[in-house]
Amino acid sequence: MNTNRLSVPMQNALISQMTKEGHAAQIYLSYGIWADNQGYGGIANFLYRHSTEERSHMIKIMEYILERGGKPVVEAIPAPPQDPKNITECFNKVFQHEVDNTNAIYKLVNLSLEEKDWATWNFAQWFVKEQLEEEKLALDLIDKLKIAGGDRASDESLFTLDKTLGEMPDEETLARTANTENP
Ligand code: OFO
Repeated sequence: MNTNRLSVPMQNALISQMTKEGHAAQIYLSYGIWADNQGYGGIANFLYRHSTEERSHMIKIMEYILERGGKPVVEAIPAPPQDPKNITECFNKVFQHEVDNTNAIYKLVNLSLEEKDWATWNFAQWFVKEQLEEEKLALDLIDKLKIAGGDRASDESLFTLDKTLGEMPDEETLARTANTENP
């Protein structure tokens, strides 16, 4: 008896989204390392925490596939893009990656609608809301940097921005709090 409640195309689309979230985690990790190397410890901390958040999105989808009787697959994750040239480019790229991921989520929603798979449609709504928040967060980063002076920001305003981002609350604390119950 087939107990998989996901169609083959839907399961494949969810697996692709797992990979996309894993890719986003690698991108944030790699940008975090870049920021750390530039001396921006606060921005790096923010990006590292966000990387953990993206990984938790991957796990969320993995758990959903299992819950529906499906079989998640851990695929190869593409390498992150090249390091940004400066903080402006870093934040602009963060925004672009988020918009790109939003579009991938919308494709998932469209497929669930086409298939009348209301369970997956409902599941995907969490991600629609999450992407709304993440795009807003990325836009906030761009705005904060603009206020600090953009590419011509003084060392002092960059120091303040770095400190602010390092202390900014978000959904993830630190990677070391992750365990099997809370991956
Ligand atoms: Fe997974 O939330 Fe951003 O991309």
